[in-house]
Amino acid sequence: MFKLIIGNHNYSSWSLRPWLAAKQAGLSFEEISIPPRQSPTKADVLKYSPSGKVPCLVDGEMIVWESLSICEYLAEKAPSLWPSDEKARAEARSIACEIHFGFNAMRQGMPFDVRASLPFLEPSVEVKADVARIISIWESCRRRHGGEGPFLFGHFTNADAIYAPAVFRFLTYHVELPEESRKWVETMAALPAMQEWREASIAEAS
Ligand SMILES: N[C@@H](CCC(=O)N[C@@H](CS)C(=O)NCC(=O)O)C(=O)O
Repeated sequence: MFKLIIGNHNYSSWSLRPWLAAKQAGLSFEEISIPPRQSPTKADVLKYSPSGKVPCLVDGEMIVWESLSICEYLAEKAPSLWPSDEKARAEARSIACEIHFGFNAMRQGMPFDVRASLPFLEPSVEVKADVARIISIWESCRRRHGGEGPFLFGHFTNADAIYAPAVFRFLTYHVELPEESRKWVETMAALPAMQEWREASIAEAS
């Protein structure tokens, strides 16, 4: 069984991705939660993760860090975590990379805060552009690849896991969504694993 080292549930958006992918794929793992940026826990993170950041996966002698790489590693164990169709798989990886390396205005303008409920007041042009692009990705995936399933590519894949932090962000800031995106967000929010993450984030406040 591998270990998954994660941060705080309420604030560590990057940790949510591989944690959710592993849960949805039914992979057993030991969860170790180390909230970052709280001295002396940086040293604790470095015991596991060479980058000093979470998430990080430890499988025997092997260490995998960076949430995207961890999701790729999980897909080696559970291939259903990527779409089986080659073209759909390439698109799923493209949208995963797009959010992994981009949308900085959204990250800064809509800080990840799972348990909060905040007004989406006067977002900047850049934040609005990021939100619009994310919605267009969700709409396009659902319309073109959703098929019979409720997820971005029909069945649950890493694409859903990698956009899961945006689900919590959009719920925190009450972002209005068109039909397909709204249904997908509802599906994601109703997953027992997403509810477990949310409950853990609420428990961290007490
Ligand atoms: N690109 C990394 C980002 C990881 C990251 O920034 N993690 C934060 C917690 S959400 C962290 O460990 N911060 C501690 C620090 O920067 O010292 C990934 O995808 O895993």
